[in-house]
Amino acid sequence: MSKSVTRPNNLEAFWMPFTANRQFKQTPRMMVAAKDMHYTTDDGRQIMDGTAGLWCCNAGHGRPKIVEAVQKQVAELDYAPAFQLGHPKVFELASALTEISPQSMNHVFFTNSGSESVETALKMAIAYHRVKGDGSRTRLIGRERGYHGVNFGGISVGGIVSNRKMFGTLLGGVDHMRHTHDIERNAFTRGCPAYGAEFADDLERIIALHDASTIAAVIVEPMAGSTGVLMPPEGYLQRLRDICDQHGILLIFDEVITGFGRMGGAFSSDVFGVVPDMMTTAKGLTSGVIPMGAVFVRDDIHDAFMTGPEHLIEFFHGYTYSGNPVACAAALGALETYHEEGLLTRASELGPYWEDALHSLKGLPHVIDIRNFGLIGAIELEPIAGEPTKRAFTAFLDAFDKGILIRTTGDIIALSPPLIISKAQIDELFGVLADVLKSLD
Ligand code: PXG
Repeated sequence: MSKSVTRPNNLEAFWMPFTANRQFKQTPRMMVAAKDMHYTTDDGRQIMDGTAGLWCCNAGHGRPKIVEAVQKQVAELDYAPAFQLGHPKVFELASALTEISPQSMNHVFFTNSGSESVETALKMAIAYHRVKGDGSRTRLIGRERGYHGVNFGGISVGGIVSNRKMFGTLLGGVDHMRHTHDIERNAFTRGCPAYGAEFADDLERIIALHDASTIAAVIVEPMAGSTGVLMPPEGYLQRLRDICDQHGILLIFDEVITGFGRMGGAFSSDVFGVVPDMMTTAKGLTSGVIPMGAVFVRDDIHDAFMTGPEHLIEFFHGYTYSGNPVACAAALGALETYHEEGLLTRASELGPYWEDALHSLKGLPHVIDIRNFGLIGAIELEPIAGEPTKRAFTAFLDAFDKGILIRTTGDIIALSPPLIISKAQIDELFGVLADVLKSLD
């Protein structure tokens, strides 16, 4: 098939998200095709995808089951109103998802992104307490360095300063626990760090300050991705769970990155054994192919809303595209691919090989920490004095020139390849990355 336009002649009109627009437009990096583990650029180069797009293409690119499902669906039923009407695939998908969700979570609310999943879960948490007659529980607790998307609720509970500081006073009634990064004690840990379970006790401090009776929910990423890949210290998530239980506070795991196989199980509750009350997801749900998110909800939370006259709407929330048929088809195609190829657990099987390859970079110039879990890796670099982020961004550009796609945040390199990566491709990825790191100033 011929590619239509590979290099547009005007790059001005498009204001790019989370991008150094001027730098990009001087030296564009343009992708025109993708298949399995690789992108093709407009100048015909193959780039190995070390990041699954933006942590989302978990099944790899151009996977036949997903492509066919989308093509068929768009021709058959492109759209059906989402309010007061349904279509078969959305029910089929919700049921299929509850097959892989924790046992107590058999209800799914669809959104279009991780950010919308977060807003949905936060609103559900506050509304849940209210329908239970506990309307004073309205506070939301997040964590420093947390990333929960870019909408107002998400940046309010989030803790990434550059995502918050430009946008005014944000939501009221929000507080933050301390983050869990402790490089002095935990540098070069393989898997979850040994130190830091006690950071969960910071929640007790916040509860003592505000009183539990005012707090609706705590939201955390089980593994904090965007901030630069921080694994939960051993015992930390369980301790959060215990404190929430003790005080009647809902625990929300934001699994937008960690869901759908990234950690070595369908969700992080499968690998950490700690079950939240709600889970927010997106990304890997459709393997990144069509925008879609989903909030998983504990049964009794859902049931608490199902009271009152039956002709009345129970929850005044939803999106035009909640459960869009084409998105549902993509998600069903992705699930089929995950199941057929064992991708939901592949990261745990390949994890030790990945871990060894990643940690072989220890000792290279400027590397001050390496972290990993499942098919996730992070390399923290010493920042250039007075020029934070520059060293990692230089690595990103050089890596792209050398044929691998990595992500950087601050001076941290993050890796999260499609779950189909082979051992030979892991070797290649880290071989090129080692060259990149060796040539850094
Ligand atoms: N929650 C979490 C935990 C996320 O990681 C979102 C919510 C928001 O999802 P949407 O679909 O609204 O973007 C995210 C998104 C990166 C990177 O490189 C991470 C995200 C998005 C883009 C880049 O770390 N996470």
